[in-house]
Amino acid sequence: MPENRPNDLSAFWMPFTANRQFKAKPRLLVSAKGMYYTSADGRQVLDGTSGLWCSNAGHCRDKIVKAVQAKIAELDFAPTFQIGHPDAFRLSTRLAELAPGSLNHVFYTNSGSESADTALKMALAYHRMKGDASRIRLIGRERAYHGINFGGLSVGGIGSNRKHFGPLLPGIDHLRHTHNLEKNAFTRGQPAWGAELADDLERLVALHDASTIAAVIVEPMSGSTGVLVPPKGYLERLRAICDKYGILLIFDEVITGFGRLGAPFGSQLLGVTPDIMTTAKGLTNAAIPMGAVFASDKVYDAFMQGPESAIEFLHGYTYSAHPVATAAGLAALDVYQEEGLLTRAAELSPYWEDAVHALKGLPNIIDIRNIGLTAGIELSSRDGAPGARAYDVFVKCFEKGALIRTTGDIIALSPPLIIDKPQIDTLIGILADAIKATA
Ligand code: PXG
Repeated sequence: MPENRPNDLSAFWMPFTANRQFKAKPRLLVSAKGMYYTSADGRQVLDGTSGLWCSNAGHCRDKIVKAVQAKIAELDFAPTFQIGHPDAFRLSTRLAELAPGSLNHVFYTNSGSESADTALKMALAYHRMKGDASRIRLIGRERAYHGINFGGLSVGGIGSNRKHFGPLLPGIDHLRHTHNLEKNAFTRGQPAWGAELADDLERLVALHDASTIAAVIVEPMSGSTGVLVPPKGYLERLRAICDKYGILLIFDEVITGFGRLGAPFGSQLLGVTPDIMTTAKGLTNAAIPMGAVFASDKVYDAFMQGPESAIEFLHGYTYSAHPVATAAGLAALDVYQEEGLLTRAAELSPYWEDAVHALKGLPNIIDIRNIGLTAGIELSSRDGAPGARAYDVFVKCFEKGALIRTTGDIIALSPPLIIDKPQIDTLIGILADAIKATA
């Protein structure tokens, strides 16, 4: 087979990529099946990251491929403003059944970033609908990632992502993050220390007054800043403080949704239910871009007031509930449910945990942490070159046949939920060799 390589790499301005470095030595993926990508030079690459935390059932799953092929030939597009199509309602019903508590109402977007901004707007509008128009503040957290649109970026907590883009939204504040190597290094599962960090919210209430605060948004487990597992009791305490002051709690489950932690949603594994929940990624197994924001009965009902002819929430995207995406979503749910994938991470987690923690003692590893089918392996940084060591490990892994993801000097693993034990051993073996070979 001839190599599938483009002649010119210059026109594609790649997202979150060191374009010049990449284009000098590109890595191209040309096909995928199950647990593996195929690279342009014909090698099989074991996927240790589910694409970007999104292909939870593995790649090119027949059922999803066929559903997408059939739908695009049958109904390529249909608007959902003041008109609808059946799959949009079918998918919503199935998602509501899967979701915890009374998160029974689903608003569609096209990405995690749009889901974050939708949730924040929903929270602001909710309070206004209730006559509480002074609640205009949004609270995020340091080291949070809620995508790159202005709302999500504003509540997000990654300085390097924010610094180029001006003052962002007004009326934002941040809780401290929960990552603490001195207290919690090499913890398996949820760390024992750190519940009291939720009391930061009390501090912000004292500062701003609860009557000005609309919502708090957190990832139940922060994925993209390196798998930061919530301390035991932390989310419970955050929930209690939100309830005490009438503040909405939003969970960003873009990564933790659809089985990643061992339950359909992270909130179910962690035992705390938010008022609003954002998702994307695994919703369609990433085959078609789609996001969904889940609203509780309380939130939805607050909007369903006033004249029936009035549009209750002046928000939406051309592609909200795009028919090809809803078809992909329905098929993805079929695959997840038929194969028990939404709870498989819980079954595999003890084996996975042992495998990743066996890396302890290899050069430069300063922490290993895990929950569900995720792991963060933190390396010490080279002097004056943060991120360089993990990047070298990433390149070596790719050359040896495994795709991992790095953020700074943290390696993040999140393989498809179909991974088997020998594949876990292969993934961790390649990673171990790469870490040993990296100075
Ligand atoms: N919220 C969370 C919690 C996310 O992890 C987004 C929102 C934004 O989703 P979109 O679909 O707009 O990208 C994300 C995305 C990484 C990585 O390497 C993580 C994400 C995206 C790309 C890379 O950790 N998370």
